[in-house]
Amino acid sequence: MFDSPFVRRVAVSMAALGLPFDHRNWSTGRDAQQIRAYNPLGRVPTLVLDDDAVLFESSAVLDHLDETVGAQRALLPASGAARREALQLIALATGAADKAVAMVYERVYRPEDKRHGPWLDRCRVQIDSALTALELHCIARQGQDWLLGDRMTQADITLACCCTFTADAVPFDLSPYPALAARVARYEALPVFQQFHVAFDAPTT
Ligand SMILES: N[C@@H](CCC(=O)N[C@@H](CS)C(=O)NCC(=O)O)C(=O)O
Repeated sequence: MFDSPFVRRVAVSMAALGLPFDHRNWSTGRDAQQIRAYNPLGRVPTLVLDDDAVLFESSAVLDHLDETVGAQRALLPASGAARREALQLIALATGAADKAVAMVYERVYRPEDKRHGPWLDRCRVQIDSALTALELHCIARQGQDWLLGDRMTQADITLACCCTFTADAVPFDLSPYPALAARVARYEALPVFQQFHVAFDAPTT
């Protein structure tokens, strides 16, 4: 479902690269068995290729997409400092989203009396710390359209998908990170992001 930041970053990337795909709106809760028929982990995103090969783990899927379109159009810079920096920004954003997912699962899959406050606090601190690091990068890039260089890269796509998810699903207030929040809002207004934005589909309390 597009309310997953990992599914969404793949969908936005495919649209940005002009790669059409069919989408099954399967929930990892309700439709876990159907997903496991393709991915033993029962996780999303899971991409089935035209030759029936199956790819899962969003970074592996994105790597395949980049290889498909070739080095000139690939969303991850090919080498050097730009690639290292992109991967670190992506790690911060996906790391924050991982912690947001953990917080959501604490709420969705555990009875209220079994939720562990110190674990939730730890996740919050980790999200705050990752977003603070991303905020510093956004401040350094103020006035520049994109996080790296002069075109949209995977760092931009992943930043928007992960921050929007974290804000909606935890929910987590982005206003203490104004440069980050402004950049995410600007990206989210673009049609390629709007196309795959759906309201978060799980309880938020
Ligand atoms: N590292 C994985 C994370 C994917 C992930 O956490 N997906 C969640 C949905 S947001 C999922 O499938 N959860 C079901 C589960 O882990 O049981 C990736 O990048 O693909």
